[in-house]
Amino acid sequence: MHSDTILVTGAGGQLGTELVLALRKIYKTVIASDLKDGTPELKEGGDFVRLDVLYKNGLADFVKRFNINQIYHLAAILSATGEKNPEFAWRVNMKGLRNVLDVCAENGVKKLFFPSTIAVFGPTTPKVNTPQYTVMEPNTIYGISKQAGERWCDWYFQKRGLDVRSLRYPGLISYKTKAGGGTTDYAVDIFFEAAEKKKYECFLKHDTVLPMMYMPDAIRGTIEMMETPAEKITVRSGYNFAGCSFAPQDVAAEIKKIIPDFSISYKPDFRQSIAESWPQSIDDAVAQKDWGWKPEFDLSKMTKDMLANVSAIAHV
Ligand code: NAD
Ligand code: AKB
Repeated sequence: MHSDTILVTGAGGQLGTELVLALRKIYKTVIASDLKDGTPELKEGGDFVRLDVLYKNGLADFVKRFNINQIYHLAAILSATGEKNPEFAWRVNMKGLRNVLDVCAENGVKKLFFPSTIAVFGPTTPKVNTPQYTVMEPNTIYGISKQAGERWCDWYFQKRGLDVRSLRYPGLISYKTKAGGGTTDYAVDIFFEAAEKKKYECFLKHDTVLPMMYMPDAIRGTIEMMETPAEKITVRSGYNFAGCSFAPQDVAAEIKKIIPDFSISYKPDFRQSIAESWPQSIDDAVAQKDWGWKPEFDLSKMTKDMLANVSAIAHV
């Protein structure tokens, strides 16, 4: 077991709930933190603390008191919620990150993980096989804040020597915790509705292709990237990170192979234009080269696993 003491912010969310459990298998001390109260799972397997990333002094005191030497800074407001409240999203995403970066630099925290996103790309970015380095003109507050966040991370690496690492996650699909206010949330909700009601009304058009990733791949990739020797990490903004790409009609067809009477209808809302501003597929050649990234789950394998797990939850 590694002896580093890790703090995870925003640990009560979709990603944090599973990442904390995975980190606790390899690190002796992983402290989960969130603005809201922690789930029993987070509290039972280790320490949980209420921490607001907008309160820098509280964060700094905690980091000093517990000799934190790695932070996974997950707390953020996602794309759909962010468009409804841009000021709030900018404050949480930007001020929260700046606080964390400063606290790291001022208190000897040696490593920081910052989750970036495909939302850093925009309508002028090449949509298919989006390269690592390309035009980036995000047009959501979430995307703008994450792109600025990537630049701050790179700056802290260059100017302050902080070992900051980041992945541009696609839409994450999981069954342990539901998705939290994003544009890709349909790809989680569809499985729960399929298992419970055998029908789903989708807020994106049938043929809206987006990059996605199953949570076990996302967790494994995150830990593999964070464990890679520093000299091999050539990207300090955010690595392109690909799983699989599909549209609502594709996942519906896969679900129908297992639940033949499943039906889907479409009622696009404001999230359609957000989805249309993002890439359809991602070229992650740099992640493959630097730290050997390779996903395990395609749409078909993920659908089987998701449905088995959400059905088990639905029938408990
Ligand atoms: P989520 O919305 O499920 O969880 C975010 C957590 O942050 C919540 O538990 C919330 O209570 C907490 N939080 C909000 N404001 C806070 C504050 N001021 N102080 C402390 N905690 C606060 O999000 P997620 O899906 O788990 O995403 C985690 C990270 O990964 C985010 O930075 C997100 O941008 C990034 N990401 C997620 C996805 C995805 O599909 N889930 C894709 C790309 C990037
Ligand atoms: C969202 O839809 O906002 C997130 C993301 C891709 O960053 N899931």
